Amino acid sequence: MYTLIVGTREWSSWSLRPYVALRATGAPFDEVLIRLRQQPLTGDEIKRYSKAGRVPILKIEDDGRSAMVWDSLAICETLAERHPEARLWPADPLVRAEARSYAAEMHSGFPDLRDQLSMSFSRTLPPPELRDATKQQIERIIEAWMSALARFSSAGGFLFGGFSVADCMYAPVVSRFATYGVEVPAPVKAYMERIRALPAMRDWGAAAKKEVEAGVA
Ligand SMILES: N[C@@H](CCC(=O)N[C@@H](CS)C(=O)NCC(=O)O)C(=O)O
Repeated sequence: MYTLIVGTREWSSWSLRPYVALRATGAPFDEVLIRLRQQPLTGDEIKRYSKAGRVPILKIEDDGRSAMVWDSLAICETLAERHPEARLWPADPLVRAEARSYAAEMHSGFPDLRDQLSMSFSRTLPPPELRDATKQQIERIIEAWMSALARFSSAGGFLFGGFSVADCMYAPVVSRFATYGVEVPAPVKAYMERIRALPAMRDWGAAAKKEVEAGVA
C-alpha cells in the first residue's frame, strides 16, 4: 500500500519525520533510498517520483489507484487521516490545534538551527560557533517543549501525551541536539531519551550508521 522515498538517512532530517509517523501507524511499507548530495544525479532521481524534486515522498497505492504525496508535513497529515487508530493527532480539538501549531512552527521555522546544526544522525560532533539567531531558536524550541511536556507528557511521555505528529516533526531536532551536545533541562533530556529509544529511531540510526561505515554519508 505504501512506498516511502527517503534521502540519505544520516542527513535527511525531512525524511525522518514521515518515517517515524509511518512506523507509528504499524502499516507495512517499502522504502526507496535516494542518495543526497550527488549532483546532478540526486535531483534527477527524485524527479522520477516527484517534480517538486524533494524527498520525502510517499506513494500510496489503493485498489488500483495511486497518489504521490510530497512534503513531510503533508505526508504526516495524510497518515494521520488514513490511520485514525494511530491517534497521530491529539483527540481534544484545542490540544490538537496547539499540536498543529507546534508542527507548523517547526516546518516553517528555525532556519539558523537547520543551517548551523545540520542533521548527522549517527555522529557526535562539536558544535560550531553559534550565531545569536541560532541560540534564540534553540531557546524557543526548549521553551516550547518544556511548556507542552509540563502540561501533557504525564499522559504518555510525549509532547502532547501520546506520540503525535508534533513529535515526528521534532524528531530530527532531538537528533541534532544529541549530535551537537546541546544543553537541555532535565524534562527535555528525558523526552529526548524517549524519542531516541523509539524502535523507529533506532532502526533509522542503524541504517544511518551503515551509510557512514560504507562511506556514502
Ligand atoms: N519542505 C520539504 C523539504 C524537503 C527537503 O528539502 N528535502 C531535501 C532533503 S532532506 C531534498 O530533497 N533535497 C534535494 C537535494 O538534495 O537535491 C518537506 O518538508 O518535505
